[in-house]
Amino acid sequence: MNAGAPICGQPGCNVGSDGKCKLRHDPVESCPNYAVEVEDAVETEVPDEPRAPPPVPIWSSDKLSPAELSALSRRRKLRVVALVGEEKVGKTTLLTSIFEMYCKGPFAGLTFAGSETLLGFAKLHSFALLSSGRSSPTVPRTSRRDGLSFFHLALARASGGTIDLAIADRSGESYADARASTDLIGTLTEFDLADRICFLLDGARLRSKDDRVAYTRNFRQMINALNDNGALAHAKDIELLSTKLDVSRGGDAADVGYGDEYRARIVSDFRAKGLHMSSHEICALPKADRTVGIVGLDDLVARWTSPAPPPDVAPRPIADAPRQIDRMLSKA
Ligand SMILES: Nc1nc2c(ncn2[C@@H]2O[C@H](COP(=O)(O)OP(=O)(O)O)[C@@H](O)[C@H]2O)c(=O)[nH]1
Ligand SMILES: [Mg+2]
Repeated sequence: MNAGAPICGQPGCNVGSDGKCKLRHDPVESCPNYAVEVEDAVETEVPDEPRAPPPVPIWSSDKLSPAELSALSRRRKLRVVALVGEEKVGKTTLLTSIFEMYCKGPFAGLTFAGSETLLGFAKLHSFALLSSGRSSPTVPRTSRRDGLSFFHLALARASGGTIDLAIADRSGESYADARASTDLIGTLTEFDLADRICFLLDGARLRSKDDRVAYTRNFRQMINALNDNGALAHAKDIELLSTKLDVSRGGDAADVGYGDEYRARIVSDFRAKGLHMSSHEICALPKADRTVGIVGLDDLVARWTSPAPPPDVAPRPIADAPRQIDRMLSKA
């Protein structure tokens, strides 16, 4: 009902406000003019304002939060890769370089087929461009406050089929905190999601004689802490990715030998503990020596996108099996 409409048709009657009929009818309802206008008012429909359509949610295309990744994983079959390493090891540069390769064309036998995080990639990439005004390519700093986020890359094979990669990015400080305080390991949810975990080892720090002993001890401690607390149990593959090859291979033979020996020891020690670990060297941004070029990224993408091996359906041997056929299988 229109609140301002008179409830009496008699001009000058204030029955609506003072309750008294101007023609002195008592009760007021007995007045023939009473409520006439009210009914008219009800019948008079005030046309609605044209309603604005409800807002349409649009995909921001920035980095994905874990909840957004979970929503995407219900639409696409994702392969999740976690990049783990302390600050400044080169995690963000690696991501930017991979994206940059696909900006130029097909790479590692695959073609760019889309991304749900184009804006996120573009933000990283803008820092590396000449138009950014920076004297050398760089990337924005990942802060502890950013928490966990993911970049998405859909890559198409020439033979058909698309592979969806989701690459986890988190600040290096959070991994350093978790090494120091293992209670925090449970909060690093990327380890529950990742099929592949890449531990990034700073090749430049392996060259520094003052720094490398403490650095390599902390690096091993981080993998140990994660392994001992079950964080590496879910991943099928673990990579030791030594970054900044342009720096690490540029030193004298003793420094290069130190790095080679350290990587070999880490791989053999953790394989002995049951981890499926391999070691690789990369150069994502040859700042120190441009003649080195980009190294190892094509193999890295090929590993990350390699077809999953068929599931192992061979029967498991049974110890002390009562049936002869099962005993024969266990011998095999
Ligand atoms: N010389 C050289 N520098 C690199 C390479 N990759 C990264 N960097 C530099 O290492 C620094 C830290 O890299 P960033 O990606 O921000 O590390 P994050 O903190 O692990 O994300 C930056 O100044 C990069 O330019 C590389 O392959 N060679
Ligand atoms: Mg970073």
